[in-house]
Order: sequence, then C-alpha cells, then structure tokens
Amino acid sequence: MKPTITAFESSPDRGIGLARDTRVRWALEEVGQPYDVRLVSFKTMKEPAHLALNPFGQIPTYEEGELVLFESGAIVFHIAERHEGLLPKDADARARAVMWMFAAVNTIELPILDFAYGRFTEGKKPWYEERLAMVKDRIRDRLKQLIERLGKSEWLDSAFSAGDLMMVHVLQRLKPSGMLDEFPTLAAYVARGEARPAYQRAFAAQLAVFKASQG
Ligand code: GTB
Repeated sequence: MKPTITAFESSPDRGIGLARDTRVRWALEEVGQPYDVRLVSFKTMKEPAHLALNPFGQIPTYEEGELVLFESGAIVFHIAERHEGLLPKDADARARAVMWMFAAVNTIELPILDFAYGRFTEGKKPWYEERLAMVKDRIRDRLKQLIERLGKSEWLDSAFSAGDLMMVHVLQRLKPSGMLDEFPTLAAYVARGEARPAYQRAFAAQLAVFKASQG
C-alpha cells in the first residue's frame, strides 16, 4: 500500500532539506517505496483533522491504510522494519542500528535543537550569548565523542543503516551556522550521506515543493 506523508506546503528552511519530512522521504527512497505527500500549512497543522494524526500538530505524519504514525524516528524505523535495506539482518547489528537512531535524536539532536531554536526563543534575553556559548560547547563535546567512535569508518556500524540516515539528517542542521565545518570528519560523513542517490531524490522532491510554493 502506498503511504502518504505530510510536509510543509512552504518550508521555513526554504528548501534546504532540514524539515523532518526529508528524513522520511529519504528512508522511503532508500527502500524504493513510492509515496504520496499531503502538504499542510502552519494553520492546518493545528486543526482537528491534522491533530487527529499528530496530537502535537506537526509534520511529518505517515498514513498507510489504518496505520497512522508521527515522530520522524518512529516513521523511519517502521519503514526500515517493513522493507529491506535500512536495517541489517544480523540481530545484534540490527540492535546497534536502532541504538544509533536513538543516539541521533536523543543524544545528538537535543543540544543541536537547543542551539537552533535558542535565537528565536531566547535571543533577546540578556544572558543569551553566555548560554549560547555553553550550548555550542555541549554540541562540540558530543561531536568529538561521535568522531572518536566513527574513526575512519564510512558509516557508524559497518554498512549504511537507518542509524546513519537519522544521524546525517540531524547533523545537517549544523550546516547553516558553519559549525559542521569545524569537524571535517563529520562534514565528510554527512557528505557521504548526501551523495546517496536516495538522498538526492528526497532532497529534490522537497525542494520542488518549496519552489512551487514561491510561484
Ligand atoms: N520530534 C518530531 C519528529 O521528529 O517528527 C518533531 C517534528 C517537528 O519538529 N516538526 C516541525 C513542525 O511541524 C517541522 S520539522 N513544526 C511546526 C510546528 O511545530 O508548529 C522542524 C524544522 C523546522 C524548521 C527548520 N528550518 O527552518 O530549518 C528545520 C526543521
């Protein structure tokens, strides 16, 4: 059954692929699953029809027959479980790939979001710059630890997996600030993810939506 996902009708990232529908699109492209997209505005995301899909009034959502999911990590995991290509067959390697998915959203993405949203929510506070420096250092510490583990490997645990997909998309959020470039090992890791044909198709699809919204 062809799933339907939701995405911004006009993404605030202006088509650079940082909204979380991109990671879902990427997973669908990796496994070769065609999908439909329903575009929503900030207003319609808060209306009952969308809140029935996601109580937090956000994108992305995922509908497949009777199944409705929200949370990009859960959606990517579902896609990875139902199709070949994103989770290893070996049970231990599979558990480690899932571990990396959680590490991406729970350990790496948390301080990155603090950084990304801080300017909007706290930018005018007198203590903002001081806190920003602390948040950036927290991110740098995590990234150094991640680099230690990645070492010279291409991916986090042998073959590319849903764990890498999530991690690459989380790290991309550091690109606009230039912070990713402070860590060439991770910049190269992200570039490897972005070079994948499935990522390229996902990126092009979300960019086409943004361009269409601009008329
Ligand atoms: N934990 C949820 C998940 O992973 O699915 C978080 C979902 C989420 O944050 N969705 C955002 C949303 O719907 C869009 S992706 N926001 C609308 C709202 O809350 O009202 C987050 C996002 C937004 C903007 C940029 N950007 O401009 O760079 C990047 C990422």
